[in-house]
Amino acid sequence: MTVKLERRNGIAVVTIDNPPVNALGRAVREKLWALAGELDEDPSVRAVVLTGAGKLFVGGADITEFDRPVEPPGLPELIARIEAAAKPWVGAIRGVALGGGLEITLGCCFRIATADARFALPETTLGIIPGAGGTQRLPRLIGIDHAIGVVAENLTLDAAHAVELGLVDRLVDEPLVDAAEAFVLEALERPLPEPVSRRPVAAVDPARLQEAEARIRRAARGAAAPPLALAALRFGLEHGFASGMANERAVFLKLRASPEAAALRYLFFAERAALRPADMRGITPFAIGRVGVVGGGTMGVGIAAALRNANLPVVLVERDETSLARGMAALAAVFQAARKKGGLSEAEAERRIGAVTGAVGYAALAECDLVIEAVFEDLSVKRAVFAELGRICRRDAVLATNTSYIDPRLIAAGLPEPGRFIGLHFFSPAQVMKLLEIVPTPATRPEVLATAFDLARRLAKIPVRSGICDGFIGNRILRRYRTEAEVLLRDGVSAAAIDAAMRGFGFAMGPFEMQDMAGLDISFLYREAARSRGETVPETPGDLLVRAGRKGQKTGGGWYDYAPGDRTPQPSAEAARILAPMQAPPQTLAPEAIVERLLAAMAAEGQAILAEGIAAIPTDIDLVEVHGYGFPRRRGGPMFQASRAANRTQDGN
Ligand code: T1G
Ligand code: NAD
Repeated sequence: MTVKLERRNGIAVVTIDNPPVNALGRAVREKLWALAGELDEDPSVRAVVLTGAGKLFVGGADITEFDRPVEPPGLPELIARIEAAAKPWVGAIRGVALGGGLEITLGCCFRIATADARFALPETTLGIIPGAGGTQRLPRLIGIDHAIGVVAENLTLDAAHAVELGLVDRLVDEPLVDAAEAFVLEALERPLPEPVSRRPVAAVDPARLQEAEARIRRAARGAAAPPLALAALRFGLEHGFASGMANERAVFLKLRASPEAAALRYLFFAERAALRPADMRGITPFAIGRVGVVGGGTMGVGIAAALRNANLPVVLVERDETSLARGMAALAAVFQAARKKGGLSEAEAERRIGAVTGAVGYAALAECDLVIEAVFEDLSVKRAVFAELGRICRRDAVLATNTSYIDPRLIAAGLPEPGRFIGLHFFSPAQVMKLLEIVPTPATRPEVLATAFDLARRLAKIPVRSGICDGFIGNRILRRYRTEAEVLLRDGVSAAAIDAAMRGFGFAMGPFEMQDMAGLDISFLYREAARSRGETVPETPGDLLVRAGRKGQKTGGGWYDYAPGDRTPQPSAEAARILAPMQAPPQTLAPEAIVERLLAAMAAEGQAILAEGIAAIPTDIDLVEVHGYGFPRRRGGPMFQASRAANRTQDGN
């Protein structure tokens, strides 16, 4: 079933029924095309109501079709056919109308919606632009300023705002089809409105358009689609609807075939697959109602905030009153900051912090369904904590560690019911970063693993299962990336050139700038600890800098110098002097060659991680890099890039 037809009182009700999101795939388009003709010919039909089955209207064009040539009828032609129909069509929307789902409503005479309806053109998040008239009809319906926000800045309009802007003619209550029928019968008593494509559009203020272009280019950070979406809207304003449609379609089809769009589609599907791993199907997760967090430091506060953002009550435990007060204050500050940024009302910020119980000692954890430990990265401290948890927590409570580097099996040793123990590696700031590395031990029960994935879903995180190795997936690849960058540095390539190349590829910061921000001493102490265990760890350029007191921004200098109060990296003669003994004579390497070297190193480490079974599939590695380490989303990830490079080599180009 793709499209249902029901006739009632001279009104044809056309329902798109194409689970899971009523995407406008070829079969749906063919059916709608045929119906548009039939219903126009049917003398018993006075009007048509178009709606979606289930909880939403239409989630867009069918993204799974994008790797193939467009199959007729194309969406623009279908929407033009609806717009030109002799019988008026009324879009009846509940839930989301996204992308082509919004565009098809613009071909209708009217649009009515329930209060939960939301409208957006998220195409630019997929590396494309609206390709079925969105950039051309929307400005004619809601004005240029708001159309720019929807078309090029992924602005979502809720139902009330859509009515205010004239996108929706009337808010209605369920049953939606009854309301639509009543609306139509009333509307038929009046002259029909002009088709949207023929409506005038207000003159554009060039200064506002230029300001929008600058804003959108800045926000795009090198992504092609957002500026091109605005350009397509502008082209239509300057050349008229028909030319605007032709230009929009040409730009859409070009972007649809682009590597960026392929990368973004790849991640779109990978993120959804990550939440529903095949081997978790049929395993019921434990119910998680109340969560304990042990340790109210950097991570504990972030994890508690992420839990509260998902409306989970939290017990935050610290070792003493001073530390607890500090943690609770830091947690309140997180919500106050969100309030100041406009993300939360005062009442909501208070409500979120209000459901956090602070405690010193572990008794308060006795009724928690899940306890997440985030204390010092020290095995003896962690073991002492879990000894207490094993004594106090319910036998069926899930116990998790947030450790970055310690083998979770060592932490869990001696726990009663080790099957309930698991690693949950959050990333800082935990209330923001979407990546959650899930690290089961061989003893971890399947239901506990399923509970971890269910928790990730509730926290709106991207879960990636990792085997146990030094640094799990992400930190292990980070170390390889940094090591390769230092190899280039030793070969005489400057840190500034390396950082600039990686920023040009789309990273917010290059590897050396990032270390200066995070602090060179973190990895230095890690290497020193390995050396003190008798491991052979060669001296690195970073070691020379730390030994000279250059730990990064926090000491006014690391790889770069920093003026007081200024985070802008400046070339450092002092760093050059310190590093000289380790560097070959200066050499220049093209940015593409630098990027290629560093991506190859990441991909090689990813291959090793796959070969060792630490990660199950390459897409998991890309999700780690994109959601945990700032790998530019429009590039897909190191494994995606490597597969494209391999295909290019195969194709000889
Ligand atoms: N096409 C194909 N499959 C889709 C899809 C789509 N548009 N949207 C979702 N799916 C699949 C998804 O992969 C998953 O599959 C299942 O549906 C449930 O998704 C011409 C060209 C609609 C808000 O960008 O934002 O229109 O994993 O887990 O949380 O100009 O899906 O079950 O096998 O996300 O309830 C523009 C993308 C397309 C919207 C529902 N539209 N989708 O969220 O379910 S381009 C979008 C979403 C376009 C026009 C252009 C969300 C949702 P599986 P889910 P959800
Ligand atoms: P932190 O030093 O900021 O906080 C640790 C907190 O634990 C402190 O507030 C301390 O008072 C508290 N604590 C210590 N012993 C305790 C005990 N017995 N009972 C209760 N509280 C106790 O450390 P952090 O950066 O939040 O890291 C915590 C854990 O998270 C570490 O295992 C770390 O490896 C891991 N981690 C850190 C990051 C990061 O970027 N900082 C990222 C991922 C994971």
